[in-house]
Amino acid sequence: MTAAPMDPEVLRQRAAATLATARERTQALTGCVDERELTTQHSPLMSPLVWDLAHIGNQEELWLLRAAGGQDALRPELDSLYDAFEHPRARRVSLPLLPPAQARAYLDEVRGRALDVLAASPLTGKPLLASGFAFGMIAQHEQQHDETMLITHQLRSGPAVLHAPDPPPAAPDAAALPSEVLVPGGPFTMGTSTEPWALDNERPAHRRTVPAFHIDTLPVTNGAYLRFIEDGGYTDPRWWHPEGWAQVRRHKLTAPLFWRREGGDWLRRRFGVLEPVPPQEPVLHVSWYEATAYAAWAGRRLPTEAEWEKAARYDPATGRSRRYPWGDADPAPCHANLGQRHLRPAPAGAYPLGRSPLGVGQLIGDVWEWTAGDFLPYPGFTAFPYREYSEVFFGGPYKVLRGGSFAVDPVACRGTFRNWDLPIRRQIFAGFRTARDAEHP
Ligand code: AVJ
Ligand code: FE
Repeated sequence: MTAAPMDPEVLRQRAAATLATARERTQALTGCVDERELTTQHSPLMSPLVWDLAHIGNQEELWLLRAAGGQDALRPELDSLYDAFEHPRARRVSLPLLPPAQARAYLDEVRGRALDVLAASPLTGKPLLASGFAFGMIAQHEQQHDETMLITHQLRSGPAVLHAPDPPPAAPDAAALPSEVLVPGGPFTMGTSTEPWALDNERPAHRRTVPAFHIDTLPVTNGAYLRFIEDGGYTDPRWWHPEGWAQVRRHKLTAPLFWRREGGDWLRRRFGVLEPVPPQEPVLHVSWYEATAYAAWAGRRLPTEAEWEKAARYDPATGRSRRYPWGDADPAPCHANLGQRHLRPAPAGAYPLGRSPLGVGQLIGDVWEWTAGDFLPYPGFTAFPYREYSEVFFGGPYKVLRGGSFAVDPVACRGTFRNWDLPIRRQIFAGFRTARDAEHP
């Protein structure tokens, strides 16, 4: 979605196409396993897939039928079953959930009515409808749960059921790129007030002053992370936050999640396939604590959220902040590894057309990137349209992730997009890059 105001008919077509893309992915993720696998708990960290499925429909009913369409509740008895705050993930499997066929019928029914609401809406006026916001929000919500379901797929055991071609290789210039880029100090515009489908926590646009810093040109790779492991990184408390060190000891961590050592070789399990750890690929499935420990070992630190966004959006030629590192155009396959087109990050140095004006690469797509900071509101934040999307998480134990992974759809990814999770989490598609202060002149 571009920031320019659009003809309502064009907006309606975009909203419908975006909802359809999300639904195809939902169907693919839930159609490739049998009924038993849809209803089992694959990990205490995750809901059974059939919970995510009906929750997607219930959110769509709440926001597109009831709130946007002004309709009476279709299935009010489902609201509490599929309320994420009422039931922790580990307990959802024991709820009287809709069986898969009924969940699918519910989603179809809601979608049919939602498209009627879309056809009848002027897409102007009320903030919920202006520029089709509610439809964009619900498409993003479905895509976020599709990423959650992809995490469940990664955690399930048994043979592979998902397949995708490999991403493109590193560009020919990759080996010659400088290891870090200097981002000049001074103010830049962080967040957005113009991106029509940006969520509440990305708003409003505001000026931030960031002192000069250096940031890694590319995300930290498995090969670099292996040097940390082999240098005894997991046995030296010097590098670790006390809670991170406690997690290492308690769970006897020695490497990223899904890695195992066989003989002298490191292998990893990826969507049901055991394979050698590829050294050129950005490291994946590390916690904020592991990222922080690596950075300390390397004599560096994680970038702050403002530093990450400045590296991704700031154009020194104009002083403007772009929508994406490559400019204002919506993501295309040549820019970034998004949308689950591939089931892994691309090697460091891929996507030369996606680099920022300062030459920072792979900020968008491949791996979510842990940043240093806590999840907090921007100055002037107002919760919209519901406090439970962002506001109730502000000031909690959450760390911010930026940039999106290979599992994020373009509709849910922007230079301003903010994700958050607990610093112990490793099952998410998260990696990182490092930074350091610039020398004072
Ligand atoms: C923004 C990814 C942290 O999955 O918990 C989904 C998104 N909010 N349903 C999550 C979300 C409500 C959220 N994250
Ligand atoms: Fe949700």
